[in-house]
Amino acid sequence: MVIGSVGAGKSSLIRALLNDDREVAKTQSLLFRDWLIDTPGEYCENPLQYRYLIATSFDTKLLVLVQDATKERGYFPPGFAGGFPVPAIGVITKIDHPSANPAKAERLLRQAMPKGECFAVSSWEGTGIEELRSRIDHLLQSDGRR
Ligand SMILES: Nc1nc2c(ncn2[C@@H]2O[C@H](COP(=O)(O)OP(=O)(O)OP(=O)(O)O)[C@@H](O)[C@H]2O)c(=O)[nH]1
Ligand SMILES: [Mg+2]
Repeated sequence: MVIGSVGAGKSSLIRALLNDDREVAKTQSLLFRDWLIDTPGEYCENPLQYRYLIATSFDTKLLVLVQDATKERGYFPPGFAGGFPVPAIGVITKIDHPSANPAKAERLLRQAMPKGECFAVSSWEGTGIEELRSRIDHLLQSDGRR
């Protein structure tokens, strides 16, 4: 399940991971897409909606926390990943962007997810996507859920 703030690049990331060439539109609700779950950024920005993410996560194997490399702040509360019943990895998006600051994005992600691997990607250019896909594949297969 992929979570992160509004416009962080979750749907674009999913599109790249699935090799889907359809255009990305604003995500309005939970979307089950093949082996991935896309979520609306609002669910992460409004604490009243965390419950939807937590409830859905019980049916997943892995949480993917997305941090936009062009943003000055993080949107997850401290230790957020620890409130979920599954392991988490972090993904920093939009590293192709001229104002991207991946090192800062990683620091912001680490507040929500002190442990776990972090990957930096550009969904537009495909940078880091292959490596991320094989890592997720490996993590999911080791549980036999995929
Ligand atoms: N430069 C750059 N822009 C990107 C990249 N990925 C996404 N974007 C842009 O960021 C904007 C938001 O992307 P989405 O994938 O819709 O973001 P989202 O996290 O799914 O947003 P919500 O569905 O609203 O929660 C769009 O204009 C994308 O084209 C990237 O790798 N590089
Ligand atoms: Mg979306």
